[in-house]
Amino acid sequence: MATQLAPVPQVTTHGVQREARGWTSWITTTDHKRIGIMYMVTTFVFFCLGGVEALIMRLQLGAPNNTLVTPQTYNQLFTMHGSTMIFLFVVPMMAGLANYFVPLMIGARDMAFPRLNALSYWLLLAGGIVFYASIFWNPPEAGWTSYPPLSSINFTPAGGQDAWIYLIHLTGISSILGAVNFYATIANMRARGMSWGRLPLFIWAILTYSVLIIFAMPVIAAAVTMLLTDRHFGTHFFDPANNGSPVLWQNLFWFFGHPEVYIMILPGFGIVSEILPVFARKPIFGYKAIAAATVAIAFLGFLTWAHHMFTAPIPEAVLVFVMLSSFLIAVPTGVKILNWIATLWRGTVEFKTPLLFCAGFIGLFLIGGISGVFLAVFPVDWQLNETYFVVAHLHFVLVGGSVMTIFAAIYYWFPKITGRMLSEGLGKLSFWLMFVGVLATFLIQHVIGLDGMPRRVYEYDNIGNLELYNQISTVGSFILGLGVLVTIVNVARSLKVGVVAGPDPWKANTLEWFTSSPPPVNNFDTVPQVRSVEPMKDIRREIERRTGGAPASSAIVPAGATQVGV
Ligand code: HEM
Ligand SMILES: [Cu+2]
Repeated sequence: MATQLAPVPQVTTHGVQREARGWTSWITTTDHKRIGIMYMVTTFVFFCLGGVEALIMRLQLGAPNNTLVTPQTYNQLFTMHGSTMIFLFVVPMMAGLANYFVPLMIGARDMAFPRLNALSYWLLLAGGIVFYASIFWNPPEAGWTSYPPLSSINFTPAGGQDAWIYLIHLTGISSILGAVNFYATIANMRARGMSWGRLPLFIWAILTYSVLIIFAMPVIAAAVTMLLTDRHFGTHFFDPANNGSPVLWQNLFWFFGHPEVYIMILPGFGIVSEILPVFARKPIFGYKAIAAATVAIAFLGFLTWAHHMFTAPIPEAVLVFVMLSSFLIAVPTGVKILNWIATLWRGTVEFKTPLLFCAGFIGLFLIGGISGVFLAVFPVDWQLNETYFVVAHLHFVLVGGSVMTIFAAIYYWFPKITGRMLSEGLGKLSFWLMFVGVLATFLIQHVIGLDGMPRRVYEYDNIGNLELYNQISTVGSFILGLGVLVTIVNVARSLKVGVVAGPDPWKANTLEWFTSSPPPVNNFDTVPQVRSVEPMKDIRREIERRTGGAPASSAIVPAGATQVGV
């Protein structure tokens, strides 16, 4: 008996809705796709700002005893840079990608709460504006971790520190509202047949990202509110002179801060798990193991925050517990890496740009993961804490991890969002510049750290090879910057002259490729019945069967259905 794999009309709509035009239609929109685009464009602008701040710092460090910037400006630069990259780029960029693709991948027509979704975006923008407005007065300078007493009113009376607090409040509320919305959407609005066991792995990642945000963000919100009242309303939560405790801040901050790392990286894992099987032309290896590992990493992530506090006065038994639980996270992470490699193994691998960024991610993230295991050994951390070894580690995780996967996502999904392909030539050039740039910038920083150069210093003496090493790092950072620029040029060019993509240019597996590129306002006219983890593969097979093996592109699309085909 022939199995019915054809798209089964589930919900009929009222024809194709017309897309509103003009800038007011963007400001008032509640369409998840437009909100997603606004998220992505805004956060990319912040990425560029954070990148310029990084390059100014690298210029300053390009020569020993350099005087390009003052010590205070340097402090402001690394504070703005770290806070921007985390709160205004990686976390909300993942929310932007999820906004655009969660409804499409699960076969829904929008998010569960479209107006709340718009509010999330506007809160994010408000946070960014409030934070960057501080550059006209006095930017914050206590680092992205804002430890008291550095962040107390005595040390940093300027309003910039308060702007940092509002940044956390506004982007935090934005993230929480977004997370609730993703959770509600995924839990309730999946296409018929998309059971939990058939959820795309990107969706598993966003679900976990959302749960992490819901548990971690309120803690930092409370902490920064306490900091605010310490600064302005006479409380002494973190003030040691009045029986307050700076270590309390560290506990609250890192209870949020370590899960924040997974908030930044798990969606990237999800992106890689979507892209690899498409370009290896093979099903993902170990779907269940990857989904389970995602949840395991998230859970373990809540047990390890004190590995950021190994130099604080903490009982040794706790240090040992934290060290061991940190090691434990390497297990599910290793499971994922093995599964990704197994997916590529003996596949018909097509080295297109999205795959290159995924492969680059695996290599770079592995380096960051391994240096992380070193740092989790607390006697080692006692030596390396606050040195460039830590700067190297965190950038391999965040640039090698989050940035690489975000670029993979840009190259993979740009055709869906705009209807046009990015240039492969420029894409590959961008990848190689970025890959070499990351290695040149950050690999040598392990050595700089082992040689004892502390982080967060604006100058250094030329002891040993420090000058040479820092020059390599600075040159590397500009190569990396150039790589980013090539992608910006690629995007600008393709918006005008890119090859028209069609609905499914990669012959991919998930439902966003079922609809046209860009998708209509209502996403789908018919939502297909889902029968496996790879519904588009089923649909293509069914079409080929019906047309007697003819290529799917010549298939006749069932009446009322959005275009299917390749
Ligand atoms: C684009 C390439 C990047 C370069 C060249 C770069 C460079 C730097 C430099 C020079 C510092 C200051 C080191 C110090 O003095 O202690 C720094 C700190 C930092 N960076 Fe980056 N960075 C880059 C990308 C990123 C990204 C993408 C993220 C996060 C997603 C990030 C997160 C941080 C954080 C959290 C700090 C610590 C800030 C602090 O000490 O308060 N960076 N980076
Ligand atoms: Cu951590």
